[in-house]
Amino acid sequence: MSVISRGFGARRRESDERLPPGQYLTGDFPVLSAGPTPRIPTESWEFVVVGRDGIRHTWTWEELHALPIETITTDIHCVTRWSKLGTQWRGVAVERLLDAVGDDAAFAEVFSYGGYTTNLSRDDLVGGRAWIALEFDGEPLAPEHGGPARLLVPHLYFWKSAKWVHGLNLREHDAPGFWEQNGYNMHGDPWKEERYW
Ligand SMILES: Nc1nc2c(c(=O)[nH]1)N[C@H]1C(S)=C(S)[C@@H](COP(=O)(O)O)O[C@H]1N2
Ligand SMILES: [Mo]
Repeated sequence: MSVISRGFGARRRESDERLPPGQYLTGDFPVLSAGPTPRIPTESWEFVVVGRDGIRHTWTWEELHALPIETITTDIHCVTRWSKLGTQWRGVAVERLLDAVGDDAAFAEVFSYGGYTTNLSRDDLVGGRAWIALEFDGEPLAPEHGGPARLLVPHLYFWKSAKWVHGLNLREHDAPGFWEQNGYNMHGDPWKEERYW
């Protein structure tokens, strides 16, 4: 009995430490979408990075899969206060695409199929902190969770992880995206509770 309760307590403490302030744990995976789920066949899907010079760099589904695909195990935190621990993804590091483009712009506007946008700084997109996720839990990413591909930026609130991601517009200056124009924080660090303005 005491062994079991000690083990339980330790696990509880560990998950408490991984839970940012004001968040609660959930076991399931809620779907949060501001509009309908777009269906993008992988044959016509592309990822686009538009440099500050206006030049478009594109990757087809096949070209993206020719890049190294990393396995990511991470906690995720939604601004509506649910957090999910130890989620498993596979994806391509955004940094690889930025390196290929060779534009070190300080900011990016992320845009999605369907019209969603969000803003991120270059610092939040590099250093092993942002991916184009292609799989969740060993399966191709489901359409309602952003399939065929979504952004995964787990160190920020999950609204920054744009579903149905289409590309990045590289920018000199930061500018608010969809939720940021509607009162969400420009940065969104869950450990600092950067929820709203
Ligand atoms: N394109 C797009 N991406 C989006 C959203 C959205 O409405 N549209 N919602 C964001 C929000 S607020 C959250 S919490 C997560 C939810 O991802 P999920 O539905 O896979 O849980 O997606 C983010 N990415
Ligand atoms: Mo969210």
